[in-house]
Amino acid sequence: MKVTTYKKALPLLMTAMLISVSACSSNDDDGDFVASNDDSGVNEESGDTSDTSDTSDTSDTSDTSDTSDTSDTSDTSDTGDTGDTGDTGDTGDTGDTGNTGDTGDTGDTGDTGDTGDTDDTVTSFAFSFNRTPFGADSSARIQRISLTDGNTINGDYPSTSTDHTLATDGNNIYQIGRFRIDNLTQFGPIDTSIAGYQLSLLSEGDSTTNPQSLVFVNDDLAYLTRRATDSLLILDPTPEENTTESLITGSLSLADYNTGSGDDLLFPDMTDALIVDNKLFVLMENLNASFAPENPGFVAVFDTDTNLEIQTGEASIPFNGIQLEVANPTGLQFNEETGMVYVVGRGNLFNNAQAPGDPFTGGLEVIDPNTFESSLLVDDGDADNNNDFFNSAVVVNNELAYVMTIIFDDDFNPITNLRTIDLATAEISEPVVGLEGLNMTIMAIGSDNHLWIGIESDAPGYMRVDLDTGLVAPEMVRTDLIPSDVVFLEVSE
Ligand SMILES: [Ca+2]
Ligand SMILES: [Ca+2]
Repeated sequence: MKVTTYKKALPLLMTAMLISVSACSSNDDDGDFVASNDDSGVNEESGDTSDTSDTSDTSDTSDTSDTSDTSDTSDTSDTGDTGDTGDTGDTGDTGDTGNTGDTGDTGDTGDTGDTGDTDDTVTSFAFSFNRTPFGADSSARIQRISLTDGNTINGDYPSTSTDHTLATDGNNIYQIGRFRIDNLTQFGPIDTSIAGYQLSLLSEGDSTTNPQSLVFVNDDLAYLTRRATDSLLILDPTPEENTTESLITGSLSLADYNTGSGDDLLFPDMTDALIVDNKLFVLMENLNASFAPENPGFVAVFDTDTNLEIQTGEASIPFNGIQLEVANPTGLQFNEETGMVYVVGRGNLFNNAQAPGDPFTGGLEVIDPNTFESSLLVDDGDADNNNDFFNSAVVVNNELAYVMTIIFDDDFNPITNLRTIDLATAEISEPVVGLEGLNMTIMAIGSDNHLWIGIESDAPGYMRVDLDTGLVAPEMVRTDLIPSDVVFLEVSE
């Protein structure tokens, strides 16, 4: 199954690739190892055989001569040789055939074979988009963290403004300039000083289209969602020429999802996107004129072979897409193990009065990428009974998801917590021990099988949770600035 996503699920894929690579290498080791084990077993067995065949000592049968001791012959454990002629007595009788020795013990397990030769050294990196605290002179930059070298920062990319996100196609890093920035910058993973290109994403007459997410089908085909318009762009992320015209190869309309008209026209608020097989999933928040999540969100699905929207049958006409159960959706992700698409509904987390009623209209929703059927997997509760709003979530497997919950205090300061969700029972845990009280920004699964959680503080960085043990790693991965996005990439040199 070919999967590419812009940030959250790609780490999952990277993780799966990692596991697959290491599994291959350990299989190779086993092959070598089995051969040497067989050899050692045989040796061990014949040794023990001769030992036990000592018990078949037939010297007693040499009744006429001491020197006709045939115990030596039992070394062969088969027929005993004729004893030597005695010095003074008659020639001794031939000794009886010795008993067959017992089967020797199985040999010890051989040593693990050497790691097979590899032509390339693979280095695991996190590329973290880090920012200063918001303010008049705020700034940001990508910082490269080497997981291979103890999670240390070993590269800084050029400084820029804060409203950017990252994407990767597995080869390069893409820095997406959002509101009133409207450009795309490609960086290589090694040389931090030079951009592959930086191109405007604006067409003539556009002021801003507020680009959001970039997802890749292959080297020559990618899709870019845009919040401040009703079409998304088809890109050639490796353009023939270093021009916007060469970069932008087409567009897909989502105008069916607009509401209102004339001066009251509202765009559908597209944000995340995801590729599963040959399908493009586009998430739309569908906020009202007051930016309130008054209505559920939508997911539109396009066939990437034809660039036509798929009629999913999961919404009322005229919508071809999937009408979600949750409001204010975010965090579209695909899980390789479950084969399902997930989306987080944040509900009315800001208590926007323009979305009346119970604000807990979110949760974790699951979408079958083949049938497009969707259902609410985990409800976020209601005003009387909840574990705060769901801000983001990462599904690990069929049993486990992590959710970052959020609630605001009276001064509108966010209170965030990491919790686990038992997906069998939909039970949401108390805050994970070791992370209580931290101000969390983002989270993603790294190529080290840890959940990386961005922390905003005077000493910012990442806390990590081991996905095998559920334990929080004691040491923090320090960054100079506050993490606001991250992608993971393996580099062969
Ligand atoms: Ca190309
Ligand atoms: Ca609810």
